[in-house]
Amino acid sequence: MNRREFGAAVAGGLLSSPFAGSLGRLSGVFGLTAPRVDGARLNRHLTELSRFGANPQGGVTRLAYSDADKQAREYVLGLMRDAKLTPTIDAAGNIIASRPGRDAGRKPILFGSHIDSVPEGGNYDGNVGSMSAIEVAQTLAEQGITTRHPLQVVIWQNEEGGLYGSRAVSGQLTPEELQNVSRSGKTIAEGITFLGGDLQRLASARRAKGDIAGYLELHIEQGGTLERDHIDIGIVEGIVGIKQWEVTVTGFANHAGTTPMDQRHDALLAAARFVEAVNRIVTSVPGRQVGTVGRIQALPGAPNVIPGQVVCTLELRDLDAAKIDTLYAGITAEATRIGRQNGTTFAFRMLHENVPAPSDSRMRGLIAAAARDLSLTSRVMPSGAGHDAQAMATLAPMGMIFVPSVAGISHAPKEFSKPADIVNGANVLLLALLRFDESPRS
Ligand code: HGY
Ligand code: MN
Ligand code: MN
Repeated sequence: MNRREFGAAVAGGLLSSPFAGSLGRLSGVFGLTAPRVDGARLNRHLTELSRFGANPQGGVTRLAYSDADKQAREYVLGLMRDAKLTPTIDAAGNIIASRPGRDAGRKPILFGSHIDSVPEGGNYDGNVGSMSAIEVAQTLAEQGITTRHPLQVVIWQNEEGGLYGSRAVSGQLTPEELQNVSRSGKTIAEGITFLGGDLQRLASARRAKGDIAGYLELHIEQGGTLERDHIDIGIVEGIVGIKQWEVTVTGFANHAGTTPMDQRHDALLAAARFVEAVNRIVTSVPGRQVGTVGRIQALPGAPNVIPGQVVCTLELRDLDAAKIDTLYAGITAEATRIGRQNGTTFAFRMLHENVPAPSDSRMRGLIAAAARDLSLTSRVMPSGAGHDAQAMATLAPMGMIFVPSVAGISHAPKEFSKPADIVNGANVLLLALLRFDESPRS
């Protein structure tokens, strides 16, 4: 946060004003002032974290299981200890930092996010929620607040590759997926070991329904609607389902000079038609569904050789899992037709699935109340991005808080959220957590 924004936030009552909200249960506990995070420290930690994997474009490339990922995790462990948390690494490689509650018999409330990034990503996706969760814990420690429930700040491993850490905890990770190769070049199994997890004890990371009292995650919106409509806080109503496949197109590699055009089995030509077909099929029905071919490689990859094989990806997203399946059926049928045109074949191998997840209505209400307490505007909205919260939603009441993304840019170096908006989000996280902790049904 620069001086001007920090000053404006204070003047606007966001950082240190008396608790002027609904004077509900929280005011009974905290008198006339509810706690606030240290916004300057939070934004300083975000800046410090952005050094790990910094790229020349101004963002980060902090692929899961890379050296930058590991070094950033060491930095996070230090912050956690400063916040009087007790961090451990679970068997799946997630960082779990605990803080006792007044009632040790209660199930823990989990909150956190991830710090791995996509290739050439930004400094805010995952990092905002991760640094804010630690900041919330530090604020509680400094203010001498002990919650009823034990707390656990979680930094999930390999969110970007497909929620690998959180799905290991929710029991959705299959043994076959451990052999998937991540963008770092390591398999998931190698990556878990690299981060300090323990494949032999992987099952010990699992939690069952009822093991967790609730889950909260703060994140940047990654789209542009909050900024466009001047809304401070997004309250996530549901997170899209995501399925990803590796698609292999097999043709026949041959001489690019001597093979006539009508005798080619060009895998890249078929793949190009496939990319167009994905776009056409996904846009042929109404709705918010999206489909993407995000990676493609032609083999053997020489200017004078007709590509004999192409390996690409297919990703489909929607809030409705059945719609994803219908689109997929249409796309595979079209791929077969495309292959027939030039004697190529298509094979699909599913990489992973994130199931669509609605948030908990009570959590939505608590987040809305926390925003009101802070005199912030809020809106209920869907999430088109995937989040670890969707794995946690299968185990416990889940709530997600969004803060605006400038120009809606994400998964790119120009991703940016304003420091004052981040501080708002962290304070909403803090107050929603305290409200949930106190709520009689939690
Ligand atoms: O891909 C996603 O939606 C998320 O940012 N991992
Ligand atoms: Mn994220
Ligand atoms: Mn992301």
